[in-house]
Amino acid sequence: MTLRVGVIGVGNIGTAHSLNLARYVSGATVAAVFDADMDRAAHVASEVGAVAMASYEALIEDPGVDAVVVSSPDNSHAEQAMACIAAGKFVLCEKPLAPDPADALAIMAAEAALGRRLITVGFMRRFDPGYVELRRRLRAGDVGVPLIVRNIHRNQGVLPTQTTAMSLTNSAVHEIDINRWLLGCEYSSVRVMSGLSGPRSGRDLQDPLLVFLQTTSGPIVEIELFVNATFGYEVRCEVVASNGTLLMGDGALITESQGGQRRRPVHPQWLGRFEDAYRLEMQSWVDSISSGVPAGPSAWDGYVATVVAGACAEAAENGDERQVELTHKAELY
Ligand code: ISE
Repeated sequence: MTLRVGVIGVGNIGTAHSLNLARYVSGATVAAVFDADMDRAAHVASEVGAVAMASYEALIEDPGVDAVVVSSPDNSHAEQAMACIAAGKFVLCEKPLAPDPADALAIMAAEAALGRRLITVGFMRRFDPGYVELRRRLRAGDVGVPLIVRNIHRNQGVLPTQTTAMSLTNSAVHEIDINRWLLGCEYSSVRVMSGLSGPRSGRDLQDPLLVFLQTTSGPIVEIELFVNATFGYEVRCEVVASNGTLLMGDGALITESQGGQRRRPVHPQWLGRFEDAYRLEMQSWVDSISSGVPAGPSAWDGYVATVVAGACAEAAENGDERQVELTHKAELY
């Protein structure tokens, strides 16, 4: 059976999801799209052979839509995910599940009341071949016990309206999720340091930031977050372990050394760097729905990432250490 998917929000990522579903993912079609910009919705709909809907509510209620991708602006995720749960439809919700932990709690409560999981959170790095290999090597144990994980997350640039809290809930949230997935643990406390900000930082943006996460099982996670790095997009992850280190580079396949110089290309943007991860994530989600239990990060994972990002935002503002306090983890997860 072909899964008929509705996509809410067709900006950069929603358009990429729609094209992936239409061109690369088997077992699914894009049946409907919605965007607050109706011209954009009409354009994407015509590209993928879908219908442009007049509202997100109409898309969710439509009997011709079996499952929904939520890729609208971050502040709309929770409301739209809740509407999908009310309609009993599976959702692939972009990160963050909700910028506010209270909304993430409400989503988990709605799933608990229903007695089953409908939400998958779009932490697509869990499908990136580099991170998958890093996790496999860590599990194999050949470098010993992880002690420190150093992460680099640099964006070419962001809008002038970006705030420090947005950098944490929208960008650092990826490292918050992927490191607990790599290490198989939770976080207990967080600290954030900032010094000089680059010239492109607006009044409410401290950039770059250094984030330190203490884990419950011991290793320290460090994240350098630089959202106005200008030269391109770069994500790296290095695990320092008791018997060696493992470094996941920025995804470039070839590093050229010539004429006394070493070079490799830098991706300009995140969509290109994580192209494979987005496709693999979507295929895994589509494949899993027929089983009734959606694959990938759950609402619990989305909730944890939101709580930790919120603690980081408070630590950045107050310059102190913040404890991570999580609610009880329900059976469902
Ligand atoms: C963006 O929203 C993403 O999800 C990218 O993966 C991330 O690296 C970037 O920092 C975010 O702004």
